[in-house]
Amino acid sequence: MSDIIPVPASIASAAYIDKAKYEEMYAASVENPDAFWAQEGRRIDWIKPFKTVRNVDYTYGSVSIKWFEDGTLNASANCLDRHLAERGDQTAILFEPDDPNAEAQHITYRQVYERVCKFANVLKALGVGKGDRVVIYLPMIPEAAYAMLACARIGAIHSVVFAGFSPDSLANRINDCEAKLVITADGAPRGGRVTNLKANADTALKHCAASVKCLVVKRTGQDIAWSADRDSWLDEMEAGVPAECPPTEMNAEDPLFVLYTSGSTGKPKGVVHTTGGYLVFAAMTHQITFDYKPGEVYWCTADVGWVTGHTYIVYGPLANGAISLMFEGVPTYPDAGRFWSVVAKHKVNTFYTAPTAIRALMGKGEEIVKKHDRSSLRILGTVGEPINPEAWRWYYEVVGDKRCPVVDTWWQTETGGHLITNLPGATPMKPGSATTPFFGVQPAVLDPGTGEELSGKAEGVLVIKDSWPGQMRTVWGDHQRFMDTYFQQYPGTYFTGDGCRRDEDGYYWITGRVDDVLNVSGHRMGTAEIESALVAHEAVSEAAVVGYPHDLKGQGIYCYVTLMADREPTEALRTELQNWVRSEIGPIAKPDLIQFAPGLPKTRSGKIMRRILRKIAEDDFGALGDTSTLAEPQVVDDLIENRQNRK
Ligand code: 6R9
Repeated sequence: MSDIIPVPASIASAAYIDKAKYEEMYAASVENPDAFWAQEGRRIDWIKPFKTVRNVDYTYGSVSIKWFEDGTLNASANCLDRHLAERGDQTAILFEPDDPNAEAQHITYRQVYERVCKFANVLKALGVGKGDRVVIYLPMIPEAAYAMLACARIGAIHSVVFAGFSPDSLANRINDCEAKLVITADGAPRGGRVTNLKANADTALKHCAASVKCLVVKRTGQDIAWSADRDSWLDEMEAGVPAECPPTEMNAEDPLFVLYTSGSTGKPKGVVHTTGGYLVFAAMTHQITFDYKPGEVYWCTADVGWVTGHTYIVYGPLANGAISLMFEGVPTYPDAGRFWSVVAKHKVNTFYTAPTAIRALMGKGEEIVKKHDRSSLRILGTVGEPINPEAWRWYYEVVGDKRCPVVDTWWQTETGGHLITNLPGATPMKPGSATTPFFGVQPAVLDPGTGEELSGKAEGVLVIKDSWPGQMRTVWGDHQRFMDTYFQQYPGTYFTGDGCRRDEDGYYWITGRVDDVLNVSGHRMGTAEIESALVAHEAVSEAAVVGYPHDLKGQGIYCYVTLMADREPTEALRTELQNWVRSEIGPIAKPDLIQFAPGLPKTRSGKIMRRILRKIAEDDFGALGDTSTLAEPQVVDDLIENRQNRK
């Protein structure tokens, strides 16, 4: 039996959704989805209203997902123009810079609107039009949001690349989506240090078509290299374009953005989200999951480089006319009290972060939290990975003083918004459980082997039985990969790649990925990507990468590396390989542990037995299971002998 923490009465009585309403609305949403979503679809403004609500085929071979397909709209007009009359002078983006002594900026809806119109005209002047792709490689500054909304305004498709990614990763993404333009900044201040973003973009662009242009935002004023026929400054261009930019009429199913995410095989895939369904789902989940009330200060600490930043810093909050706090820095700069000092400074009402940040700050003790005033907080949220109950309790008890419900929101880049989460005024909480499905979402637990649906209390793989408006539509340029990844293994359902348990109360407990995707500090990393980076090093002949439990990161990256015959395993080479992967992919992919392995355990047909590698990495080699199919059983003894993670 796990603990149940009731919904605080004061929250329930004022919430949009209480328990009875949740049950009634949930039943309606799955019994008559057309009627339910027809109504929800009206929470945004349409240029031409939709008549058809959904048109979905989950059949492998002909997968097709369409929502509101005959409606037209513009996402940026929904996030900006429609608020001008009522709240043009209200803050839209509250920008807190990296440097705690630099002034915060309160940017109103009208100001964001004006900047976005200018920005959109700059894009046009650079030859960007409807359907063109634009890669955004920016720090967490308001211009990142302006850039996204400017693309949306003219119907260009943005692809934001996290500023922590390497030039190589950036180049791969620019090339995969055939972007016309890259938007970057001179430098990105973070935690008191500066990343030379423009220099990274210069390196990346050497590997891209010569026609790709580069638009540069001035952030630090540092010296940068300049390529006159390719580069332009945003501020100079803005000075020469008109102030007005009417929004382009888009079909609901026109792509809004592509966002790359790691899969279990091959290169990262470009997850495609379209305009109408995504925006409806973003707005609805933002309002309901956080019980967002007009005028509240809402802070999601994610980076716009991840889906959480797309849906819950930019599109959801702005579609709802919210005050969205955007933070450029890191939780530990200038000290581990930064989050709480920002909460106090801006009287933050909703705070949404990741378990890895909570665990890191938990290690710094209660004093540094308690010295800051957190009485403005009303709702807390978490996302990115399963939260361990100790971290949950610390968040609830120390940060929220046992007053604030913690919403544990399970979702994915692919799902566009929350699919399984408690609602603050409706769902009693269980620390570590994402609890129950959002409206319209029908989870099922399947036996991983047979694919049979399990009922009641069960453990298996998590699939979703029917579509919701925020669902991804395809993989950019590779619809077959989309079908193969999500619709092949368990026919007729969307396969999430996660394992889960459903308890006696029908609560869902996500147990983590069941495929070769790691979750490192809430960031998805494909083991295949790290392996290909490793084997690209001249000293490496073969590599296998697995995850292992890590106190702060959730999962750490454990690499087994077989060297070329003429190379010696040394500490210097170990460090070199760690730095190599870091520079090939980005800092988040830096291996935690590298074990030099003369051989890897393989089946007679040559398949690496990852199950065994995982067990050894977990320091749990007592239970290796069936090793009878190993080609050379003795390699396992060597691996155990030289294991790197000893408890
Ligand atoms: C939004 C986001 C998705 C994967 C997902 C799952 C894990 C996310 C979670 C969670 C347990 C939660 N995950 N939220 N696991 N509880 N509340 O993180 O998207 O980067 O695509 O990662 O993250 O394993 O499949 P993304």
